[in-house]
Amino acid sequence: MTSKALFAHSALLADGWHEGVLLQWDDAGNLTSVQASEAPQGVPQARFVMPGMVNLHSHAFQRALSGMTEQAGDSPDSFWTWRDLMYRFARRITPEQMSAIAAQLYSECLRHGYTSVCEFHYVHRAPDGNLYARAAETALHVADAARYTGIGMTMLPVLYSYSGFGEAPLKPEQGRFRSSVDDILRIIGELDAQRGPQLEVGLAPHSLRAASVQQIREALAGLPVQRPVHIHIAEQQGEVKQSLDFSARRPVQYLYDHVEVDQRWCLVHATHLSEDEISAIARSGAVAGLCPTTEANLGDGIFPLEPFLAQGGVFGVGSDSHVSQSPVEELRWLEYGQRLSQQRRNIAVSPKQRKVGDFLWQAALRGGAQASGRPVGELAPGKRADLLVLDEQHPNLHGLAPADVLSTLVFSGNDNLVRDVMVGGRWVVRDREHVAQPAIAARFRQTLAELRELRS
Ligand code: NGQ
Ligand code: ZN
Repeated sequence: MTSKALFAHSALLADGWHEGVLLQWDDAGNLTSVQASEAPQGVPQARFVMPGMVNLHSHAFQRALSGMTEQAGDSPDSFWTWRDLMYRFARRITPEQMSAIAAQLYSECLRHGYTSVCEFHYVHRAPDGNLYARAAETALHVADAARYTGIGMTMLPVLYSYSGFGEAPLKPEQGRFRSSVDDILRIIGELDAQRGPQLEVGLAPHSLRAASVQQIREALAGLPVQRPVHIHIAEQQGEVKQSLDFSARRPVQYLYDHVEVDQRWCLVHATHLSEDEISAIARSGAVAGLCPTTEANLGDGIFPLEPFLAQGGVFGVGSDSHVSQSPVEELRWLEYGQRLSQQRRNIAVSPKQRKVGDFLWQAALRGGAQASGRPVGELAPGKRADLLVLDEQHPNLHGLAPADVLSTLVFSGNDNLVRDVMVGGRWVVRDREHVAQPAIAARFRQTLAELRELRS
């Protein structure tokens, strides 16, 4: 019997929990066989095994800012005042510091059950405003951190040319983000040399504020086919108003009027939608990239989940600014936001799946995998061997039937129930610790000390 095998007493497959499943994978980290089985001799066993979650939206450097912006200023605080603080933070950070912060973040994401991340990366230039000798310098450093921690990555270099609708010139504090279509295609080309099972490379027009539709079309024309495309959209009422003033269209409507949006696309946030826009997104098959903890933290608003799901809409979750590094918290907040605003219970369900935890985890897996453009999100042959083993010794899981596991995971308490994590056939978290935890933590501490010195 091969050593690249794990026997799960209960495994979460695409159609639900199965008892007695033997998982096997190859040297490249792809699952080769997932089948019903007795426990074979000499093969490691685990009680509860499930696919790792995709984190479909991350700005890794913002991890170092989480918890540091929760103090009221002299004027009313908003998304836009938070953004000023974030810009200040992004001014001096070096590629090495970005990598150290990203490694810490990704190790935390892995420990909490994310096995893939889509990195929406926009700090491209040096502090003096020039491109580095390698245009992809900062992106390559962040991709290094992903490889080092083991997390699977979709790197999305961000096209960022303007400060507002109508090609408004960038502000000085946005100088490190400045990128033309040519710059972005060059960055993508440099990253493509490292493309493989662990790294996919896509494209992210930052928003309709920062990229014109003309540019988006040009960038898409230069992008190799079938790559993921992500964009921030309709996150704040202020953005909807700016879009209406500029184009007499709401942001989503404006995008769909000018660009062909299909299943490759992930519309990040898409919080403020008309009924027509909800239908348009659902019909197009694009993924709604929901980031409930950041959307709550920044005071964005609440996504219209129920009508979106009723029309077959696809969604996934992301940690965005990293006020949380746990998929459990994103999914829980997604449902709680709906309950609080609707004053009802058990909203994220379907006619076939009445259990909220199961519906949320499985739906977010499907949408996250789609947005990542990588073969993940399911324990099935041909997919990556990315899986979580839950802590069967935790009181929450004692003697629990598999049918109750996901509801317990998503809705009961704050202990992390993830014990071991495998990505691409490699154990990267063992007994709740990342295998390189001490080195990652030491480098992160050092980086925070450097950044604090800069601030004082
Ligand atoms: C970002 N963050 O790019 O980091 C944005 C803020 C903007 C979120 N949208 C900047 N959560 O949208 O202009
Ligand atoms: Zn974002």
